[in-house]
Amino acid sequence: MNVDSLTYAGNPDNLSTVHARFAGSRFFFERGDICDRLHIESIFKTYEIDTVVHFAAESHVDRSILAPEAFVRTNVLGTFVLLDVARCSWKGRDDVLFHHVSTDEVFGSLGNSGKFLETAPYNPRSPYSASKASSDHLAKAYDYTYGLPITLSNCSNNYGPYQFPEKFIPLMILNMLEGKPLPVYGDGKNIRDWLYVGDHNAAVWLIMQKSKSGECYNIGGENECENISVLNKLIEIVAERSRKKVPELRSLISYVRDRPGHDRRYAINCDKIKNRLGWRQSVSFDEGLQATVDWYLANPAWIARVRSGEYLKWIDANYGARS
Ligand code: TDX
Repeated sequence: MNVDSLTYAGNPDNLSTVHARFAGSRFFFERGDICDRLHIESIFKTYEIDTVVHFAAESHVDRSILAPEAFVRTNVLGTFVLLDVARCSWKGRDDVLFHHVSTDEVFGSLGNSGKFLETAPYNPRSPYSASKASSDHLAKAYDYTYGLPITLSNCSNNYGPYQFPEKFIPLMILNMLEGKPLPVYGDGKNIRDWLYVGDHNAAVWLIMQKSKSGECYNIGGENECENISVLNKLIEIVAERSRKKVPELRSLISYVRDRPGHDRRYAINCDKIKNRLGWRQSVSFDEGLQATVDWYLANPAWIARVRSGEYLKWIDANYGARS
């Protein structure tokens, strides 16, 4: 049962193969807002929900700086509604699970060394990470206070196919293909740890199947890289796979004003999920980047619909305009 409010980054095209194979038998979709308690209650009842995997969030840091309210609404209030409907529907059952998906950004920014453990103190620094930190605290509080069976994961930067082109990697790939400037914030030396989306999903699935409730896990790619180095790798791959030349692509790099409060470095220690649950990353950073560039090159129709905003009109026509 997939509930999605289909805002600007939600795109039914991303699920068309699942839809074609399983709709009505093993897959159901409803457009719904997690802040809409009555709707969420009716979904719990109709589909006899016993497991929630809560991926729903406003997730883009730059947007949270420009317009924080939606982040507090969806990430804080929406998480509260989901948790509370689960609590009221499940009434103390222990054969149920609420998995909350979160981010390494709740732990703040690192200097040149060290990595965050699951026990690191929370120190969120953007409206986005503050809203995710609040949602983590709510999930933990529902476990401590009401005994709601929860698990929680904090992941590093995801990348891979289908990612909305506001995030660094798809934005850079698409801008290269379109010959547009490649905006690098500040000195380009901020460091992120890149996690392939398939590896993230496999980790969440493993937690849901194997973990005791009440546990938190870090999920990381162990691919720390400066933004400018990621961009240079992408330039090499795009040049290799298209008619564009490396110097031509490099000339598009444009250093721009830094993001306010730009966290310098994120890195997480993910030994716990490796040691306790046997999870491992399955693709190297180079393989993952190549697969990602290949996916965008192979899907011009997806890109055109996303870039034109055409899919948003289609969503409203098929699922009704948002209230
Ligand atoms: O145009 C850009 N230029 C640039 O230099 C963009 C969009 C980003 N950047 C930099 C900022 C970051 O240092 O690249 C890095 C990655 O930026 P984002 O893709 O915006 O990701 P980040 O801010 O690190 O947050 C992401 O990872 C953690 C996700 O957006 C979050 O949802 C997730 O929790």
